[in-house]
Amino acid sequence: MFLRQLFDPQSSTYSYLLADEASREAVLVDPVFEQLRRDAALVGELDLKLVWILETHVHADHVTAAWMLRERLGARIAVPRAGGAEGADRRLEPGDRVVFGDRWLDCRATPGHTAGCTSYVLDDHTMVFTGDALLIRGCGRTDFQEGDAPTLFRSVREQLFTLSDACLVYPAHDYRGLTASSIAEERRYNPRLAEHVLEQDFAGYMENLGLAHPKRIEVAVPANLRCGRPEAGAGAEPQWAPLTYTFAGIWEVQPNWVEENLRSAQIVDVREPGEFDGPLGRLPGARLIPLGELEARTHELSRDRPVVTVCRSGARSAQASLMLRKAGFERVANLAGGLLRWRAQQLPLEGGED
Ligand SMILES: N[C@@H](CCC(=O)N[C@@H](CS)C(=O)NCC(=O)O)C(=O)O
Ligand SMILES: [Fe+2]
Repeated sequence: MFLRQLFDPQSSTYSYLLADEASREAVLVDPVFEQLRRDAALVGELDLKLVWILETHVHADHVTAAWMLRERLGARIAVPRAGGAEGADRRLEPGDRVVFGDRWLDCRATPGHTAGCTSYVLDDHTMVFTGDALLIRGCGRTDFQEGDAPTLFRSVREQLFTLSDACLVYPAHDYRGLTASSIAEERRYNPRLAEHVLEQDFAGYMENLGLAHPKRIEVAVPANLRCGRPEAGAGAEPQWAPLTYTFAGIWEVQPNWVEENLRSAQIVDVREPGEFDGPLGRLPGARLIPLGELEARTHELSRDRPVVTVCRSGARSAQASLMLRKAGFERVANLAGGLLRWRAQQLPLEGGED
C-alpha cells in the first residue's frame, strides 16, 4: 500500500494520497486548493492514475482542490451525502466502499464536528482517515456547521474506538506538527475522548474551547459546498508558454519552446563565467548573471518579457527561477534539463566545443 501525507502550512491541513501499487490507481483525500499544482505534479511524477478525490467533510478553514483536480486529472469526486455539497460524481453513504485497484476504503459516518463528517477505513483496517472527527489528542470543534458535542462523542466511541488498537489514525489537521496516532493511543490518552472521560465531561470541554472562528470560513464553506469550483477566471494557468509545474515547486519550460522563442524571451544563464565561456557553450543571446549575483542584479532584467533561467543541469537555474519569482517577476521558468538536455537535443549553441 502506497501512502503519502501532504501538508498545507497555511491551514495546517493534511491531504493523503493512497495508491494500489499494482494497478497504480490512487485516491486523494482532502486536497487543498492552494496545493493543487503540487498534488497534480506528484500524481504525474509517480505515474499514478487518480481515480477518486474524497472529502471527509465540508471544510470551514480552506477551500478544496477537488474541482480543479478533477478538471486536470480526470478523477471523480466523492463526498459524504450528508454534507450537502453539490457537483460531486458520487455521494457517499455509511457502509459505501471506494475502490482503487485491488484496494478500497470503507465509509463510516462520524458526525459531530459537522453533520456530514465521514471517516475512511482502509480495507485491512491498518489505517483510518478521520477528517476532523478525531485529531491527535484532540478533535474537531463542534460550535458551527451543525456541530454537536454529544454526537461527536458517540461517533468517536462507536465508529472509531471500535477499530483495532494498532489501526493508525490519520487526521485532517494537526496544529502542532504531529503526523499520526493510533486507536490505542487515542483511546488511552486523548484528553477529551479517552475511555475514562464521560459524555458530559466532553460536552463541557467542547463548550469551553474558546476558539476564534476560522479566518476564511465565509469563503471556504460556500466554495466547498460546490466542491471547490472557482469563480470564473480564478485559478488561471500561465498562458505565456506551455509550462510544467513540478512537485518541487518549480515552473519548467521545455527546450523546444525556448528555441522557438529565443528572441522574445530573456535567457539568463546563472553559471559561473568560466562555465559560460567553457566547452558546453551557451544558448544564443544568453545573458550571464551568476546565481550568487542574481538577487542584486534583478534590475538588469525587464519585467515585460518572459525570463528563462539556464544552467548546466537545471538545478541552479531552478533556484534562480524561484529567486526571480520572489522578486516579483511573474513570467519566469526554468529550462528543463539545462544545457545538458539542450545539447542532447542538438539545439543551437553559441561558443563551446562539439
Ligand atoms: N485558526 C484557524 C482555526 C481553524 C479551525 O477552527 N479548525 C477546525 C477544523 S476545520 C477545528 O476544529 N480546530 C480544532 C482546534 O483548533 O483545536 C483558522 O482560522 O482557520
Ligand atoms: Fe473541519
